Amino acid sequence: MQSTPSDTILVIGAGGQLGLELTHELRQRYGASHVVAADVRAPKDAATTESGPFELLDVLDKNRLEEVIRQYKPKQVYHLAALLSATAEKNPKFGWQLNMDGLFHVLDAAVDLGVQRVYWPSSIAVFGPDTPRENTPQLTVMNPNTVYGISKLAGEQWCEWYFRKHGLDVRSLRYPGLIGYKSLPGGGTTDYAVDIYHKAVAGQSYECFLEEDTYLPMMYMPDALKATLDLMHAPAEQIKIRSSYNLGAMSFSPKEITASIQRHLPDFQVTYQPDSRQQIANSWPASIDDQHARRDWNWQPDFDLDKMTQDMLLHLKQQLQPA
Ligand code: VAH
Repeated sequence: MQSTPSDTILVIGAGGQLGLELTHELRQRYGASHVVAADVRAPKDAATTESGPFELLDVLDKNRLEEVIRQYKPKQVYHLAALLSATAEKNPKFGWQLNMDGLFHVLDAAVDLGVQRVYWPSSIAVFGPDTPRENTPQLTVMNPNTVYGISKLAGEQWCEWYFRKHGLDVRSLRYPGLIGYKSLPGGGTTDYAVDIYHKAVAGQSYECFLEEDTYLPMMYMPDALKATLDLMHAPAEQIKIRSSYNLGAMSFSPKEITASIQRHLPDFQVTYQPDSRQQIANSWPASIDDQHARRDWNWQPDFDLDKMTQDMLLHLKQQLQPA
C-alpha cells in the first residue's frame, strides 16, 4: 500500500457534485497522494479513484470511518456526504439519518482521533418562507420547512457546539445553488441550472421544473472551491462565525439564464413545467448578504451569470467534441 504523507486530507462524499470537484482541486494543489477520496460507492468518474487513494466508506458506519481515519491520519476532513433537498423530501427519515448521524460520526471521530480541521457544507436551505428574501442577513428568522434545511440548520448549531465544547476547528459555508461542468448534481432544487446547459450544448430544448421568474442565489463551481479553500486556509482567529457563513455570488431566474445561453445559442428553447421543487424554491431566499464572509476572510466572487455561461458552454462543448 502506498504510504500517504502526514498532512493528508480526507474527502468524504468525494463522488458527489462538490466532492468530485473538491477532490480534483485538492489533489492538484497538494498532490494526489495527499488526498484520500471516500464515498459509499465508487464514483463514476474514474479519475477520482485512479488519480489517488480511494476508500469505500459509508459515513453511517462509525467503525469504518474510524478505521479510515486511523489508517490515513488526516489533518483535515471535508465531510460532504448528504441527501440534498429534493431527495430528502422523498426520503425524510434517511435524509435526517444520513445528514445528522453522518455529521455526528465525523465530529466525534475528529475530536477522538485528533483531526485538526473539519469542513462541513451548509446551505441557503437553512432559511425558510418567513425569512426576509432579499439580501438575506447572516442572523435572521430561520424556519426551514424542508428535511434538508432542518438538518442543515441543526448541523450548524452542532458544529458551533463542538467548537465551543471541544475546541474542534470545524468550519462551514451556506452554499447557494452550485453550477459546474465537471460533475452532475443529484437531487437538488437548483439542479435545473446545470441541466439547462447540458441540453443547450446537446442542441436540445429544456423543460424547466421551476417557474421562469424563480430567483435563487447561485454560484459557479470555481467560486465555490475558492470560497471553501479560502475559508479553510484562513487563520482561526479570523473565523468569527462557527455555525456557518452566508456565501453569495449572484442570483438569477430560469428566464435570465435562458437569455444568457441564447446570447450564444439563439435557437435554444426552454419550456416550463414546475413540479414539487417549486415549493422548496419558494421557501428559499432570492439573494444573500454575505458581508461577514467578505469582512472576516476577504471573500470576493469572480463569476457573474454571463461569465459563467461563457465558461460552461466552452467546456461542455469540449467534453462533447473532444479534440
Ligand atoms: C439543493 N443544490 O438544491 C442544493 C443546494 C441551495 C441548494 O443546497 O438542494
